[in-house]
Amino acid sequence: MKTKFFLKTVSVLVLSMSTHLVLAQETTLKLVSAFAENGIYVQRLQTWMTKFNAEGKGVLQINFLGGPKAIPTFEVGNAVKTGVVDMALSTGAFYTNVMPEADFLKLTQISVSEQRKNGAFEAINAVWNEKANMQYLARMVENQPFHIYLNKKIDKPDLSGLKIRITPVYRDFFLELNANVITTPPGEVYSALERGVVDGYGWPIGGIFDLNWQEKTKYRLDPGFYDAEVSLLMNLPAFKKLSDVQKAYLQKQLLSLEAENTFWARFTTEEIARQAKVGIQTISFDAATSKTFKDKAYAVGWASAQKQSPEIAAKFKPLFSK
Ligand code: 173
Repeated sequence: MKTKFFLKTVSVLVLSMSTHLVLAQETTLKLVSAFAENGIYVQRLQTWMTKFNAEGKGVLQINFLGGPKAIPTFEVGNAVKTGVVDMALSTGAFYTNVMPEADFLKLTQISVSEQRKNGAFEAINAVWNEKANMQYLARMVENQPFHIYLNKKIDKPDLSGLKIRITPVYRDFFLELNANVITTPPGEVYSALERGVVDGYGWPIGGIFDLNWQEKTKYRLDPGFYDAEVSLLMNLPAFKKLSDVQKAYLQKQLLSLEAENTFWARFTTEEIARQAKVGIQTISFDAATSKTFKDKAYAVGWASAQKQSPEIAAKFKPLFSK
């Protein structure tokens, strides 16, 4: 009798201990997106999160809280910094309120896999750790140059008299091209176009169909400039709290996400064809003017980086450039 009772007690104890251990091993991370939920970036992220959660049972899980309705686009950076959420999908331009350096990532001219090899990725993380209390986890968008989309035709690279929707990505370059600029999150672009508040907007080569902007877009100016950076970020204390096993699992999934970045070149081809098909005309210039335009974008971008943060700009420039 006594032995039986004893065995039962022990087995209950062991069982509850092992359940406890399993529970202690699994961590669920809260993730938000600064980009719209129905857009291409989050669509691709959803696929990744499904795989992440399926393979990460008992180790690490991601709980997707949503897009800008959960946390407004320009507040996502602070939510990661302060630990309101554990992870986010965002672009540097959306969290310059955390640190101006965030927007420098648009200036990279080499792939993220090269950035991991030449020390750029590590240099980025040193700054992100120190200035934003963030771990820079992975870049899931590359090879997506930005363009100027317009409703009025221009015949030279001059935006005089035009009102253009921007984020910090485009500000100094478009000002240099004499534009009047208005900052909005992506979620307000459609109504700004509809109400005639703006004559155009900046956006990468892909994605204008996600929020139906093609309905209000007549021209795309070529060439593109910079490279759209969309990355996964993590609150630094939350990152540090992960066990070695969890960190290794996370890293494996992050590298597999970046390995999918070959998608973006294909997407560019598809989106150019799709824009042409709905009647969006391209505005382009001769080769010399196009080169001057693109060179000016980088010159202005780096000049502004140097002004905002001289030491970090000087450190990043050789690591980011071709
Ligand atoms: O909103 C934007 O135009 C912007 O800054 C951006 C950055 C990266 C990808 C897409 C848009």
